[in-house]
Amino acid sequence: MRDQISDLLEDIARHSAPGAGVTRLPFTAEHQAALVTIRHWMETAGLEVRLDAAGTLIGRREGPPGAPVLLFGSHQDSVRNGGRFDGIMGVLLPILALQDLQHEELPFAVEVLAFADEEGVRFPTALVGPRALAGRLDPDCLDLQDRDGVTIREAMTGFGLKPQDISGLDRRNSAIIGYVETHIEQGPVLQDRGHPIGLVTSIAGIERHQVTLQGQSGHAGTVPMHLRRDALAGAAEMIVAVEGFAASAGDVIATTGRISVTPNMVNVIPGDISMSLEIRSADDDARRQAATTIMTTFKAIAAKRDLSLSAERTYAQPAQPCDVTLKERLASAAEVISGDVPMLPSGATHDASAMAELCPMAMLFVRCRDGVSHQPDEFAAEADMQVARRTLSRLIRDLAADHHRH
Ligand code: HGY
Ligand code: MN
Ligand code: MN
Repeated sequence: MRDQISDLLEDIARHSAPGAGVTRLPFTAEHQAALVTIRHWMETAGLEVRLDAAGTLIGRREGPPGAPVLLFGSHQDSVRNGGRFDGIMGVLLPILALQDLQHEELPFAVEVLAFADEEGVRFPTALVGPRALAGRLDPDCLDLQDRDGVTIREAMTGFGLKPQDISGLDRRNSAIIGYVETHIEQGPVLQDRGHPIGLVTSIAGIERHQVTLQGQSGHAGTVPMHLRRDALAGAAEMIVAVEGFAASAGDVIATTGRISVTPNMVNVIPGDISMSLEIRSADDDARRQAATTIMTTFKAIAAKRDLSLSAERTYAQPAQPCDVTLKERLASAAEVISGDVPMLPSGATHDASAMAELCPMAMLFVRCRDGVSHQPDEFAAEADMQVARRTLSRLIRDLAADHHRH
């Protein structure tokens, strides 16, 4: 395997739909091609490789009989026109760390998990793989559809999986030391503080709503302003109101990232819109309270403009603190490799958000150039990724030494 991490990530970035950056959605041809590459990485590191019923590719280094397992991983998928590092770097780095330890005895098994769908871009849900391992997956979510009407279940079956076996993935009764995820920071903090890596303290909670407004289409030239029921103008007022609320609240952030307009023609008053509303916070109560306040504001704006409003919460996951003991072990490994290491919260959510329901969870961040992510020019430096790789190898050795002591 090439020894430059950047080259390996460059290679797998080619498994993408056409267009700028990386577009690799779950259960697609690009995903299939990426699994071939990840399987090669895993086999080169001496791991046994299998694909589970949820589409998670698992590379396992066996341990002594009855020994617990230490889990690493992240996601193979990307957003549309995303970067080369988000997710997939956290699959590659632990594989390389295990390659470094290939000839050392370990008192436990180790697995690297390449989850199929963390972004929730193709389907209106996410984290099916880790939630299945944590026994937290509602099987009904497999009937959710993508924008072409394909359900997750159909996409999985078409991918060669057996979604009917997903319930058997529950690992709550198995011995797990913990789950450690390595991820590009996706923010500017480590660059600002001049550190190659950082330790995550907690992962934000998130909820997503689908909001529709129905007004009245009409000729843009003949309907006087005071007689209009313009759904897009109503949405615009709502979006600005949310921005002002979140900016002043301080403990939540909120975004409308997607909106569709009907009939979406230059000379027709928009009669209908459908938009997303996403709210995030490290504090679940603050997030829920914010959602209630925002919906009250939306109702008032819709009533004032004589628009009919409907809103449905389509996704939610709670905030997750990182496990203190595992975080401390990761911090001491990081300090051996890189000196004092900053601690910071994650505003982005991760597979680790769901894995925290299964076992102790910790996260290692890698510096992100200018905090740019979910963009084609997302970038992490080779040297920083090598520091993270060495930190993971150190952590495994330290946990092995702990094991021998107990
Ligand atoms: O949206 C997120 O926080 C993650 O990148 N999926
Ligand atoms: Mn990610
Ligand atoms: Mn992402």
